[in-house]
Amino acid sequence: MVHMDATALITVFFNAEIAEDARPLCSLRWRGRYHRRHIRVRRSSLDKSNADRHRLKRLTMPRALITGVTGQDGSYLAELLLEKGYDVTGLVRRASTENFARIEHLRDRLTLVQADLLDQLSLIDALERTQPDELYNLAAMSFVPSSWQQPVLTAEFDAIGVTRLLEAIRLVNRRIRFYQASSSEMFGQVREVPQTEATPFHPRSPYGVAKVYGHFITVNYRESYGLFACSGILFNHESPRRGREFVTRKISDGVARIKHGRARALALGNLDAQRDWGFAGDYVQAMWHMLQQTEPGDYVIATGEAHSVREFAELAFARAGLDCREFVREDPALRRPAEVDHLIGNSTKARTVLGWRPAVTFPQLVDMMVDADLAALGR
Ligand code: NAP
Ligand code: F7E
Repeated sequence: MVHMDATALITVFFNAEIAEDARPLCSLRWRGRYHRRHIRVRRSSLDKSNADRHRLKRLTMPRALITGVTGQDGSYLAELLLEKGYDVTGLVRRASTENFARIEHLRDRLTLVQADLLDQLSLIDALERTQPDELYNLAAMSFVPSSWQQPVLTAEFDAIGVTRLLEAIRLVNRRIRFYQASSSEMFGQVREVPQTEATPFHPRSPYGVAKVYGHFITVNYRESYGLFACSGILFNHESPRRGREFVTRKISDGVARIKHGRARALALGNLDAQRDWGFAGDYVQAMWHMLQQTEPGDYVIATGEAHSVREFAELAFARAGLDCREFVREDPALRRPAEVDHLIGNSTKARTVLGWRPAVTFPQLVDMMVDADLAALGR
């Protein structure tokens, strides 16, 4: 752009408004319904100072707002968007103690705003302040067993919380592109194998029921108001940043504790349950691709391979040179009131339309998680 003489024309494929303090620098022209703006900038103003250049750079950067940025997926997505040159804001809820361990390494590159999915005005305010081009809704009560203990709160977060965000978009700027974190848990007692975007839902937990609401309200706002709203139906995805209550991390952490002499056994629930497990770092790429399409849509994201909890445990113990049968004990108290026995996804649509495919295999994922926990406990 600085090669041009009097003016520089910058085409930016995003739909944000220009920050107020940068307006004197440029004139803005909209083209197309979505995601395209032209900014005409006086070259003389570009040369003024580093501060101006910095402001101009920021205003031409696409802006993303991530709810749930302190969670597993939020931290990987923030990394990905920063790498892609986004101006990234994370929405965080207030806690008496900061809970930023997963985003500590990004803190100087991320902006954080306080808001809560339970509080409509805080969401409207967050959108007005950040004026995002893309909004990724990853915040949720995501642990399935807790949804039986707190079914109403789960619905407030995972169902009505989605409506609150969509309403905020409707009020603040309908051009904001929206990603909703839907879940394979919605398939529950599966109607077909493998599951696709067309498979009917039969959720088996209050979490799954709430996510079905979140999915359909996203579809409904797309159909009712023409919002660019996408629902990613993601199958289980894991990483060394996974919460320790989820079975994969519970196992990798358990293996490391046993190996380091800090525990003698590991109690698990249903060892026969099967899941289609992928790597979270691969899955956040699919989220981004969904919001770059010309048309909004819903996509199943999965590896297409199912493995049992027992298989995960066997591989994980073997990685540390241990025999799973000596340490794993089945505890009926850890079984769920209604189980999802077997999930396996068919992500042909995502592979064809988005060009997405997972890079990390199941054995690589197990090794990555066990190695990370062994290293962390060994420090
Ligand atoms: P996670 O690690 O449990 O993170 C959840 C995030 O939501 C945390 O940042 C949490 O903030 C935030 N949050 C919870 N309640 C909130 C509220 N009321 N207001 C604002 N923020 C709130 O979950 P994840 O594994 O990253 O999953 C991300 C999303 O994908 C979730 O919606 C989950 O349901 C969905 N999903 C996950 C998977 C999977 O296998 N990981 C599969 C399908 C769908 P705090 O740090 O303050 O608690
Ligand atoms: O359980 C069985 C358990 O808690 C997986 C969330 O990210 O993915 C996740 O939900 C399976 C279940 O994940 C233990 O019964 C056996 O069959 O790791 P999990 P989840 O319930 O599949 C979906 C897609 C989401 O959307 C959710 O947010 O493992 N299992 N023994 C156990 N599970 C746990 N947690 N602990 C055990 O001791």
